[in-house]
Amino acid sequence: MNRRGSGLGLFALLVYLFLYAPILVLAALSFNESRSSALWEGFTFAWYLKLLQNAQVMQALRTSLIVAFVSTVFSTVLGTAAALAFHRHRFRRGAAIEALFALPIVVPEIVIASSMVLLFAALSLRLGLLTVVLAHVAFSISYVVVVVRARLAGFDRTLEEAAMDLGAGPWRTLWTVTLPLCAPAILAGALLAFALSIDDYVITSFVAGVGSTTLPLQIYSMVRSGVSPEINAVSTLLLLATSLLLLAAHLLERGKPARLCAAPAGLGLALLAGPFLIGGPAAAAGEKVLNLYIWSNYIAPETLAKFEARHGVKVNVDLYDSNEALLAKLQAGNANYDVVCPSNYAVAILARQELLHPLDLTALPNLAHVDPAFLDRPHDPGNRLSIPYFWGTTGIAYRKSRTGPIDSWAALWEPRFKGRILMLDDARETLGIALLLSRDGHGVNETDERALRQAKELLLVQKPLVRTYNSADFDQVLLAGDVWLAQGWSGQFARAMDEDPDIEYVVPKEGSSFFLDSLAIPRGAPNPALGHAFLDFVMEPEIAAEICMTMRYSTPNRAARALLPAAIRDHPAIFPPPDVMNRVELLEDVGDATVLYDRLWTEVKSAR
Ligand code: SPD
Repeated sequence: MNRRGSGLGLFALLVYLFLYAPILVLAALSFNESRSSALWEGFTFAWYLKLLQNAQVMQALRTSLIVAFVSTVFSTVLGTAAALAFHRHRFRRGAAIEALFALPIVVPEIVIASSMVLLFAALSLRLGLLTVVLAHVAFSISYVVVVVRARLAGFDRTLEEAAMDLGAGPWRTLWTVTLPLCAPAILAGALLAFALSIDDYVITSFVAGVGSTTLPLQIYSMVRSGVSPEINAVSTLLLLATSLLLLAAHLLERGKPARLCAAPAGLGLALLAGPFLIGGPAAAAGEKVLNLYIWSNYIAPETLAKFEARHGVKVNVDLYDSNEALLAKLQAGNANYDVVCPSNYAVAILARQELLHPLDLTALPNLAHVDPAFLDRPHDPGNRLSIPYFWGTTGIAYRKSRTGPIDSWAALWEPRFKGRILMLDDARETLGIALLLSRDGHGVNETDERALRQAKELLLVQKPLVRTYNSADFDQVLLAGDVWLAQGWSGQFARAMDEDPDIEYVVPKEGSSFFLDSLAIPRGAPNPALGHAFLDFVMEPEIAAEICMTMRYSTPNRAARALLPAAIRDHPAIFPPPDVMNRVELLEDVGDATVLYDRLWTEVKSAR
């Protein structure tokens, strides 16, 4: 090979390495004995075995397979029919009609996703398995049309004419000549549709309701509580299976013999279906289900297992990381949740919009254990709609050895920490601290437009220093050493402090906000009685204490607090001393200014 050739080869190798190195690292780490990605402790299949025992992952895999199978059948039939129609008939404005079919391939997924949600809401269709299947059919059809149409372009029509000359009718010709000749393309289209469906995250996350969590949604929700080797294992399997299916589709499309394509297709399907067949059973038919929609890092699976065992039910959990995400789901009107977890100001918004189910306080005897200081608050007088669940402060956690002592929000604007700063991805929280830092002394509940615009400008100044905006696993990012200072919520930082003594938490001297998160039952919840049982369960002193110990957010339950070990009860990040409480302000409903907060925050995030 000459020098030019080997140079090009090296260049190609580097490009491939750039493309595939992250995937190779992920696959390698899925066999790492250690939980930590930082050190290799030996080869193991343990994470793959653990995966098989993870009921939630297995359930998500089943859902993905059902959705992929049904949507593939429909999109293949409809897509093939459309491709044949375009091939055989000359329509008026045929080119435009055909282009319309290809549109979903180029339209941004986010546009398809939000328009689907609007359509389903207009049709009063509850978000769930059906809406996911409909959405997947809608985006897969285009791919089937394109693949089959490409094959038909080179199709020899004289074969059909010969069949007809020999007396075959149109149907017979279709079955005996056209379809067999197009079979490789139809199969390729079907495999493509299957792989796309198994893989889709964006559209599915919009149109999925409770009980329709697919594998990509499950993986993402697991990632939000920290990347574990189990996630690496499931991602590797998913990657391998979809790559094999796409390879089979590609071979078929290139006209390779069916037996050559059968191996990758069969292996890909087996990889997906294997765990499906071996894994534990799904929720039993007819079993009662509680659908819980809650912040990530807010309840441990062990606590949910206790509720399941006590009530003989199954709990489906979906996670979110902002009040805005919760509001959007409930406002769309077709979510299927029994219990949700809005912050106090979101309760006020939901109450105004009549989106919450009135509580039957006689079914909540454990409310008596809650500290009266947290009851009958302005956002929900008389606790007619919600019960307090957790509270906490917003502050900065930092790596002492890297930053030295920190006591001011201004540290998050210091150029020496460029690229080492994490901010919450939350309109109220980020604009809130920018308001506190402004010279005119605004509070975190400011509604004045000029003040808010100034706060936005301050966030724009800070943006080049910020490594990431993250409201989910900000504690993990700090623990991993990727950032040195992080704005975030107290509970997760209290956990991080226990894991790494180099981490400190402070509520800055300028003051800060605190939040009070509630549990509530949405209007139209499928099972409000079970929802009440759950609310009462989490207010049992032992359970409330367990939740506080596992999650480290602050419990408003007086009886539970008495049960906590001193290390938690006296932890300054979990139950701050009076001087800290004196400088924090509860985030309140800001009424019409809510929209302005959202708009300004979007402008900050989208600015270059
Ligand atoms: N990961 C759980 C965090 C809960 C924080 N809720 C409060 C939000 C107030 N803006």
